[in-house]
Amino acid sequence: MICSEDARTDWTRDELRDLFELPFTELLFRAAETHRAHHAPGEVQLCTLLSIKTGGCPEDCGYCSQSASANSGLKAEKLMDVDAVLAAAAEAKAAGSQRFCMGAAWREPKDRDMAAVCDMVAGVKAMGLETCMTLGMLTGDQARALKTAGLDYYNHNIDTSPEHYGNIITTRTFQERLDTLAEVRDAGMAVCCGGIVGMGESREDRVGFLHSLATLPRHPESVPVNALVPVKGTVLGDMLAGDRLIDDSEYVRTVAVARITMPMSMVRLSAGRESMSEATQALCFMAGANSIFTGDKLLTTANAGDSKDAALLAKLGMRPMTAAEPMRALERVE
Ligand code: SAM
Ligand code: DTB
Ligand code: SF4
Repeated sequence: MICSEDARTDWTRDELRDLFELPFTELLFRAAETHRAHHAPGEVQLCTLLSIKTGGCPEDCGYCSQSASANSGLKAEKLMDVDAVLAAAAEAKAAGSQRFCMGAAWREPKDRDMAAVCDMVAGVKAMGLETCMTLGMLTGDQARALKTAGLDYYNHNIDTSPEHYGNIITTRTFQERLDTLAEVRDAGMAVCCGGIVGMGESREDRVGFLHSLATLPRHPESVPVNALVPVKGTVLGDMLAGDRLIDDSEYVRTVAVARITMPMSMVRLSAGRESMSEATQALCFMAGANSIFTGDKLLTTANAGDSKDAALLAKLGMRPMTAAEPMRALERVE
């Protein structure tokens, strides 16, 4: 088994384009081969999300219900109490979740919030769950404080290709995203980084998006592939309302190319799974996806729910991953 340091980071855009253009069944076959070489193919990691600070975000991400510039009707809330977060984590653990991911609608955390956020990390970690947070941009000091508190993963997405990025977000740059990812790496945490498809981007943008991830100095340990959840009142939700956002087969292709180019990473079916058929989700698992968000809610939008997921996994004969594999990914970082 190779480890992520040995995985190729010199992919060219031409190579990724060629992968996308393979006949669908050939692409799937190659992705499944790669998956089986590095992961237990019948296992799926279960992660739970919690919005620890909802709404009122100063950024203008065109897809997001939590942006203050959107008219999504979402009420801005304060940072949750540590005890309430720990109660939600205990519930997630009881439902079989393995990773607990806490998200805040911030451009970046304020230093005055760091103590509470670090207490949340330490408390969740003490329950034996893997910890993940997504709080926006981080300074080096903040990244190190989170690491010291016990944070395993930091989620910070590049969202799309460098070329399409400016059509979606204007309040921070692609380069600023990369800078935060470098701080997370330097602090010794594992990186969770992916993006969204179905935002009106071209195939070439999907190539550019995955190429940016697969040529990072080190691949993200987790790669969430979100399909846009169109939210009324957001720029993209209103603009793309009624459109077919992305063809199912193109979503599966994106998952397959992520799997082939980042063989060791966990590839996560993230937002948008609720509106996907069971057959499409099964194709995604075949194409190398090995992680999902469970529970009734993502951050602010609906998710499939634990019982639906349990039924799907049982139907497909797949089992929830034990802590072993992601923990091995963490050992490779340390
Ligand atoms: N504020 C932090 C940030 O943006 O880094 C963390 C929270 S933010 C909601 C986390 C990620 O969720 C975004 O980077 C985006 O990829 C994804 N996301 C947000 N709204 C979405 C939507 N409507 N559909 C699909 N993905 C979405
Ligand atoms: C990620 O890539 N997807 C998750 C997690 N990282 C934080 C968030 C999805 C949010 C979907 C829209 C919502 O529920 O607000
Ligand atoms: Fe704010 Fe994150 Fe939503 Fe962008 S994606 S508006 S940064 S909460």
